[in-house]
Amino acid sequence: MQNPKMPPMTAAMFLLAVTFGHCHLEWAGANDPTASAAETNSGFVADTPDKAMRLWYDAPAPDSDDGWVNCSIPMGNGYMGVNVFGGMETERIQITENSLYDSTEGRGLHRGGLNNFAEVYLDFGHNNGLNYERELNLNEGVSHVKYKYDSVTYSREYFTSYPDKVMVIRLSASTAGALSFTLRPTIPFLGDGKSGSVVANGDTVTLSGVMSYFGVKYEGQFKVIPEGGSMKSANRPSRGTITVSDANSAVILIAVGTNYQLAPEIFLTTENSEKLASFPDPHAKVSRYLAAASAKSYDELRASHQADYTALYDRVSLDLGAAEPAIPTDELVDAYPNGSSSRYLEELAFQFGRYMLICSSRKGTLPPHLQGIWNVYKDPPWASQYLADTNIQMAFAPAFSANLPELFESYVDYFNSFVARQRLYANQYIKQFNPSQLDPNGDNGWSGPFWTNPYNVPPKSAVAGFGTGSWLAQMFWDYYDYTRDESLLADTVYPVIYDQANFVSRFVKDVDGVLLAKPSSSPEQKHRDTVGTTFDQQMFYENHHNTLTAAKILGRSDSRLAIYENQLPLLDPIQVGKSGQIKEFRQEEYYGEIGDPTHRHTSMLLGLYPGQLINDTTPAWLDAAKISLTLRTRKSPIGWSRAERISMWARLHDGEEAYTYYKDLLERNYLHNLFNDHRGGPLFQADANY
Ligand code: FUC
Repeated sequence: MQNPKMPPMTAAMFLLAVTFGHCHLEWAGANDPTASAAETNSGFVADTPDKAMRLWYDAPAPDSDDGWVNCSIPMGNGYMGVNVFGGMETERIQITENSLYDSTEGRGLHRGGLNNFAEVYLDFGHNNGLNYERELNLNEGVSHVKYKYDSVTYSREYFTSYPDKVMVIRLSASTAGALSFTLRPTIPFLGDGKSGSVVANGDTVTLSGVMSYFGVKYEGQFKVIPEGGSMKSANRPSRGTITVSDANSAVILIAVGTNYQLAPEIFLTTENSEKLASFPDPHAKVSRYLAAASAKSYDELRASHQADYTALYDRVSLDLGAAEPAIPTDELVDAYPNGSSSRYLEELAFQFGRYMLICSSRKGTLPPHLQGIWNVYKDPPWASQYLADTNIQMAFAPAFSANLPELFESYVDYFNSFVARQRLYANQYIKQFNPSQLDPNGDNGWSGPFWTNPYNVPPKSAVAGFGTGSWLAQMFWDYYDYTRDESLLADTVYPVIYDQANFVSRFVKDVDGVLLAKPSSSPEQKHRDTVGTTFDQQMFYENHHNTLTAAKILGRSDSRLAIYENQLPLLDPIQVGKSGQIKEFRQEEYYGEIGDPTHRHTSMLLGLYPGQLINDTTPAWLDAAKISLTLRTRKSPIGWSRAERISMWARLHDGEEAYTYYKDLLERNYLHNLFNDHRGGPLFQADANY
């Protein structure tokens, strides 16, 4: 409930929050140009807020797809995403592993791709317990279920540990010997190229099989460690279970894996079923994870998780002055449009976005996709891929502005694998579109994809222009800019932005004295294959500019840098039209003449956010950006689109508008578990959360 003594949040407060990532904001240095690399990397101010930031409910999530998307509690450690339902009669734990992939050859919204890894059930048979509560505690990265059944209080604690690579569940009962249950892991969507079995042996159930399209071998191991009572395993054909009877408590450890390994060969091998052929079966790896975790006590596992998680989570606290509400989170979300309990939800949604990135983006694992690391389906929306015309860039927003820079490393490693394919495409596109600029030795940089997935990067489509590459490169620049770590700039960032500039420098064509993208598109607008869209030109400009700045910092000079320098003033990134707007299309005179004037993408303003081209030193462009953003209207119902405009309005110093879009997002797109709904359905996309 809202504290009645608090004044309503002012627009200025909100502006502060979104512009600088903190309102009552505690974090050290990363965006301070005078801070040294050592300060920015190790000087984080740990400010553990005393307020509990938690999602909580007084009923389990319904056991259905709808229950999954609206009400289940998401957890994750990069190795797996987990959705916990919290049932009393039967607990359901759904597990996602981001490399368990099927063909994406279908068309439309649902076309295969990421597959549901496991549905795990714990049968308790506790019908209609009392005093039920489940929660996700963001301060600790731990989830709980508690209820009373037959005069016994049953409690469960769940966490997913990055350092130990396992999910850990502890089940306890207030009365000795009162805990009995059956663990029943299952493999969803068998058939249609997916085979597998579930076998119990002693204290462990092993779930394993093959998904044939990419030759993915997968395995999950579930180990039960009861305290007191008895335990027995059973095997009906392909259905291993473990039953614990009359225990005092029990710990369940879960490790999962596949034979997927990030490597350029994955993207260079054209035969899909051959991509993983040289990698070992996951059995040894998963067994190792489980053996290492079982050598530790529950308390040790909990402590290492806690240390890892809070080192990230505690770096930023956002205090808008809200008190912890007395109503469950689903009621809080439902009440938000009526203006009650709002402040706490606003704080919670901010931290929940950071929490989701911590769960879904860890070095050594695949980066977060459209649904982060959470997927219950056989055909998830847009195959749970990495869309490069806004969604993947949005995923890493909190890595930079909310002080989690090392979480970008998952993408760095992924990028450095798929870029091998993009270099080949770059040769092909320069040959096709500007052959006089082709480097005969194949040194044409790398070109931007439209989308990627863990196995393939298809040829680029005209749905978005080649600016997608420079936009990806901008994340690398931000990685440096928010850390100011020069060795990171030299080793990780510079090669990426320099080679992107190389491609762009060969791709652009002289059109009436300026250098333009040809062909060019503004993301997702129907007007395609045009020339010099503001999207492409701005992104190209930003990357050339960032590359030249980086070269100066690192003391580099060479003949290609000289070319970038000569080209920069000719990239003509911004044109102001007759409505006073920043044009989206070069041929447009008045706003909205070409393309959808209320389109969800606001691609002509990317130089305002996340770019820096339109800023306080360019007041005329700032004014024009404001006109464009106003004319775009609030009509787009899309979650990520609202989220993007929060930041754009913040960069325009307009807290009222920024707050309006934040409210729109929470009111219309946030589900009971705070997952963002792309647009009706509900259709979960993690981008707006991030
Ligand atoms: C882009 C967006 C859509 C959606 C899709 C996954 O195409 O335009 O709104 O987010 O990605």
